[in-house]
Amino acid sequence: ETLDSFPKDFLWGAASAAYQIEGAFDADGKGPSIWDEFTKIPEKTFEGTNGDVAIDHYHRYKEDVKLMAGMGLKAYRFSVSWSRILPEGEGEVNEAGLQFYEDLVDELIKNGVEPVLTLYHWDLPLALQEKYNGWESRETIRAFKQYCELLFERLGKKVTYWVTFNEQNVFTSMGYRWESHPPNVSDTKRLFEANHIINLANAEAINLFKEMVPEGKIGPSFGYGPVYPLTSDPSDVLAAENAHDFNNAWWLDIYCKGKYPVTTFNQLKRMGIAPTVLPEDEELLKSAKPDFLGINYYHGGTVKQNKLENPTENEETNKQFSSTDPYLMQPKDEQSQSPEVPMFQSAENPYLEKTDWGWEIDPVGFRVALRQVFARYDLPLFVTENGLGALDELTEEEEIHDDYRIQYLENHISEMKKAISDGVDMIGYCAWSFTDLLSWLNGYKKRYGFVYVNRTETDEKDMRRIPKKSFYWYKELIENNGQNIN
Ligand code: GCO
Repeated sequence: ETLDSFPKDFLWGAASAAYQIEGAFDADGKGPSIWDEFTKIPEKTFEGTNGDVAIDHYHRYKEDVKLMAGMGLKAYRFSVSWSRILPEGEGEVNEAGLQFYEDLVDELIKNGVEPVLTLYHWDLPLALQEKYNGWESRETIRAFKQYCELLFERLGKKVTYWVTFNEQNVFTSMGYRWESHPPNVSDTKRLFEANHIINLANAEAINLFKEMVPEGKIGPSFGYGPVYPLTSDPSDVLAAENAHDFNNAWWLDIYCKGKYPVTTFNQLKRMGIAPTVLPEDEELLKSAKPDFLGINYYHGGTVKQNKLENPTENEETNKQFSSTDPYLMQPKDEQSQSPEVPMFQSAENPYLEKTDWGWEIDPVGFRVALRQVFARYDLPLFVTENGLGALDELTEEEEIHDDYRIQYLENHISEMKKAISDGVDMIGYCAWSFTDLLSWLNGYKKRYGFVYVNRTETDEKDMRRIPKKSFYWYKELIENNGQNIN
């Protein structure tokens, strides 16, 4: 092997999440999750779409795995729906739920596809939200441990790669600041309390895993984006440092080093919104070491110093960058205007094109991201998501010519290859997503898959699976282990 090629056992994969594909929202004893409730609130999702039926993967998983096998996929990342297994979030176990995931895992293994299991991809059991206020209470950690224990016990011998929490940065800021995810709250004090409790749950899960599944590998997945200063004005560079600490280091230092970056912690303290850290928490957080880091990469962000003269302008820009784009966390208007908190302000990057949904396209940023994370944490990296959401058209011949997706993926994989030659230790790459699926807020119109699914927002149609052009392209890439990527 040379540094300039992909390792020979590199895990070429694709990903999904339970709520976005399974459907069968109340089948075989499943309890409701917070997403089953949230999507029914008027105006919260595009045309009121929800995951009641989704793409019916629950009933069609064999067909889907067959497509994966046909593609030569090496790894498939999926998430488990907690309330399928524990309808009340804790206590009584629903055997049918466990069986479903064991069947799926068996089917994957039989077809030569390595399962990568995400424990938490946002669909908290509703009962825990109602009983304890969800992640705002340490009771939920106890419930999470029961859930993890059941899965480690049942699937620990079959599944090697486990992801604890998917994109904590996204689901907490969307859920506790922007009211665009459950629990539909706007309160940063509550956000950081929940954040800390989730960090404790993450640490507990890792420690339990080490005891129960010593041969396995576990780590969190994080939505990472490098932060660029708008200019070389040192004040803009400082603002980028602040934004980096706030958006990236805040979430990853605690996972990997067991402590919060002191600059951000002090800023939050001044704002009166720092989490409550008990003395015993510190020990727990330091004791839990992930085996790898899962990186979800879509894009980074650009910032400038926060000039305080013109608060209205500030407010407008902040609004623009808030709920439409979860990957750049922005301090709340009134907070960023406080002179003791010289943080940052989001800015437009003049060099980057955007997707149909206004997300920057930045393959070089992917290389920057992988290098930054590897240098700071010295852990193997697993790209658990990267992909393009687009409006795909089915032609009359029933084909999908998604050359734009191929271009996007090729450019990103090329930068990943360069990161590997730079020396970054990489386990694998899961494109987002395998099939088209429900976008949490954008319905079924925003498509990410290698496989087209014939359904619309309101019409379930026949759910036919149709491989897109990108499917065949990725198949070939896997066959030659990325050799033709420059
Ligand atoms: C969407 C999002 C998701 C995320 C994924 C995050 O459109 O809803 O892009 O599909 O990428 O769930 O982990």
